[in-house]
Amino acid sequence: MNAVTAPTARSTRQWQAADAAHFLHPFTDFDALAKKGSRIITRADNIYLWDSDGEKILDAMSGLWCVNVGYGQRALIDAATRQLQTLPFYNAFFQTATMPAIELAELLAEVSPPQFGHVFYSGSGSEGNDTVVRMVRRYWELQGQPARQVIISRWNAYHGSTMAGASLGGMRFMHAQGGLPIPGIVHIEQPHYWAHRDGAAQGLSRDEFGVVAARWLEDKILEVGPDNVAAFIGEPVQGAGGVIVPPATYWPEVQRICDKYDVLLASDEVITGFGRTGRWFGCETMGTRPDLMTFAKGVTSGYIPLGGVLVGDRVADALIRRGGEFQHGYTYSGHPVACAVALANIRLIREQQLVERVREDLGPYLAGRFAELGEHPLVGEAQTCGLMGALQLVRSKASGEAFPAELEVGMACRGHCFGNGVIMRAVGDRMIVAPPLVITRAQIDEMCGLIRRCLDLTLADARRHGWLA
Ligand code: PXG
Repeated sequence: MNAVTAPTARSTRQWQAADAAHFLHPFTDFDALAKKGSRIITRADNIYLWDSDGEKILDAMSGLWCVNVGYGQRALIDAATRQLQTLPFYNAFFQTATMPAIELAELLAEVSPPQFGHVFYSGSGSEGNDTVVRMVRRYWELQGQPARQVIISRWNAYHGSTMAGASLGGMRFMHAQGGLPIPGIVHIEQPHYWAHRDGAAQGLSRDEFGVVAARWLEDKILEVGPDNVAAFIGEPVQGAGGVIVPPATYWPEVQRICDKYDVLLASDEVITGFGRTGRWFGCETMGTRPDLMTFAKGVTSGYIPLGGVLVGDRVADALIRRGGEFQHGYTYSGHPVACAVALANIRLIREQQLVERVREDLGPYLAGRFAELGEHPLVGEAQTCGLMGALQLVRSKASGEAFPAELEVGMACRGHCFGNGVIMRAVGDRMIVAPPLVITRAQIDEMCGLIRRCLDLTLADARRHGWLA
């Protein structure tokens, strides 16, 4: 690997000044960032990034949960180049199609669970979830039950940042800006054993709590009225919410409840799709049979934007046989270059048997290494699922007491990660990883070594400032 920074025409300071002057970043306090200056990432290879100062960084977040095959994969680059040269764009409206979009639809049907024979393409995960809202409501209109409009989701879920995506999501700080959620979307509590330890989970085993949490869905269906409920949507493992791995009993009970009340199940697989949990899709790890699956991110390993919804036979049959024209679509639905990259990406995942590697080797290995990190005095809970992992930082290991939020201990830890060559996400005081699926055991050791160093530095901060209980 060659650690040379790409030649740049300007100094880091100059790039930061231009950035601050013109670029409004997503989910960012603009003023605070302008004062501090962005870190400018210049190149990447395998699981490593380099910044404009030439620093090497281990990317334990796969970009933003998406670079499943790692950086620098020739097959994806060549597929994009070839398609750009042959046909850089054509749409799929007005009775036309392009070959990569058709081939990808075929391949997605092949790698997904058997009920999925069709796909509707979007440009991102957020748009995919907008499509879910449009599609489930259309489905119930076609069934002659137009009152079934309400979609049930969960607090602390993340389903994107468009009006519908942010409404489906359960981030209260997002709802607080701009009058969300939109009508017809309601939320139940998340199946987060640790967060409910002093409440609903008190005195229960994880599995007992899983059933209790699933029954919150039944309570909500009965409150709204089963005849008004269109669908339930959830991430198999909540990602942006902090890698919340639900108890094994949760999803089977959710499936039973959806079946009982004839409520459609939408699995948001934007993070959990394409091998992340050790199966092609998270629903297979969790044991559900969804009617719809949103995907994005890992479908192209993030090399180019693409998203969509895999549509199960039940919904597809209604749309195709009785639907007439579905008044919905995006300019980039089935973008040929994005689809060509996705084809190369999925073929590579297959050839390198990355899904099997996560399930049989890397997932269990990460679980072992995270269990060791779980012994650290600052860590109250360590959880993994496939190649997703979370470490909950706590004020008291003995009692599990959390730090007061205003101390921002997670942010302090994230700062140490940035300074020590590893990128982790902090969700409150939960430190999370989701490394590329091409990571090796030796690189998992390297990652966990860096994480341990950052935990030690954060512990030293906590001692110095008197934050510990
Ligand atoms: N669903 C899920 C489950 C996601 O994780 C989306 C939908 C939206 O996808 P797009 O492509 O529209 O961004 C996501 C995206 C974070 C973070 O901080 C996570 C996401 C996006 C941005 C930040 O962990 N997930």
